[in-house]
Amino acid sequence: MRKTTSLAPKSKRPLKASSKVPAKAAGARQSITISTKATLPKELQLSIYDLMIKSRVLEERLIKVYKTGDAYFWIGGAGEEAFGVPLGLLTHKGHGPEYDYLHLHYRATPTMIALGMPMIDSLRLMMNRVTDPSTGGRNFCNHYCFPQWNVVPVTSPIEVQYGMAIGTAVAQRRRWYTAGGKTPASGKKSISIVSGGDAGSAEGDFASSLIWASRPGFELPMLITVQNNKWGISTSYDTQHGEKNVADRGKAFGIRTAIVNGNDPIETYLALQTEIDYIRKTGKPVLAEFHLSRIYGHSSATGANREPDVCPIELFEKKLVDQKWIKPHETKELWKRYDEESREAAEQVRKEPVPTRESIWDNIYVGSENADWRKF
Ligand SMILES: Cc1ncc(C[n+]2csc(CCOP(=O)(O)OP(=O)(O)O)c2C)c(N)n1
Ligand SMILES: [Mg+2]
Repeated sequence: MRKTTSLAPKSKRPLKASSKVPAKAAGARQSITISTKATLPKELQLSIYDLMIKSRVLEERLIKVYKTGDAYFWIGGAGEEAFGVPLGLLTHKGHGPEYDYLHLHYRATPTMIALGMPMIDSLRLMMNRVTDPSTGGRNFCNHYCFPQWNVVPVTSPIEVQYGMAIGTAVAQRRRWYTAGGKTPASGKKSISIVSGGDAGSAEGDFASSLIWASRPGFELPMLITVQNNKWGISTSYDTQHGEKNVADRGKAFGIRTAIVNGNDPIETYLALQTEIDYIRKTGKPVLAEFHLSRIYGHSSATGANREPDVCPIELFEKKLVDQKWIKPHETKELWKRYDEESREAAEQVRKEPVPTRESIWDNIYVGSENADWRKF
């Protein structure tokens, strides 16, 4: 029998950070300072590492599936694991306004894996199978939709999620943050979390989210994040942004801001924990920018080949091995185990049916009626 190593979390809730992050109680600021002594418990670090590998292996499987002609397009989150995994672990996950809403973009596989999405469901979406729980095989790779965790549908037009997040945050504000609203039974006030890229922040929806999130007396419980990989397809950040940091734009609205090394899962976890706690406590927004890598380029449209960008998993793995929290052979076993799981999942999905022609109008509405024009 093959020996397997599992570092996956035993309980669903992560452990609390052992060290506190210095942070001002409120107000705008330029960047977050993480104490060099701040860290996370060993068990949590190993869980994060495990989930980061699982997510990367899945993305690499998706790329292989695309390159062997079993799917039409790949776009995904390889390189964003140190940001996405902590985000998924810190989300108060569930269905309905009592829980956090996630308005994600097309690089959210690490967050979905941390929430508990099985690898096979990502492959079903990518390979357009009727078994795909997100869209029934009707949308692009990485365009997830999981109502049971308030993961609203990922859209192909970039940045519209920043406008949509205002809506769920308004509902949460009415329920939990205005006078008379009682804290939910869970003890956690819910928030709306939105993620997207640096280039997309040029779109009007981004500005709308800053304006709506910060109206005096009507502030919204929003965690507005930007994953800054310094690219918008093949246009570099430096040629487009007069502002030094995207997060600086929050200052004009009095929004608290943070700039974080999104290639470091410990720094990211601690920063997200601090900012999310602040939002739950005050009902006010945060604009947080994470600097991170894009490991396989923009998408299959640019080749989906490994690029010489910093790999957050390599860095974290070295750190864990150096402090002897994991042995080199155990790291190899983990990569191998997830590789086998992803290969078996792809083989299974290959045997599953694609959607039928007749189902094209399913779940498409005009007003509250099915949109099949032939039946009008
Ligand atoms: C409204 C809209 N405009 C343009 C595009 C084409 N497009 C797709 S991805 C992308 C670049 C996005 O870059 P960024 O926001 O930095 O995200 P990244 O891909 O780097 O994660 C563009 C321009 C689109 N999908 N939607
Ligand atoms: Mg970008």
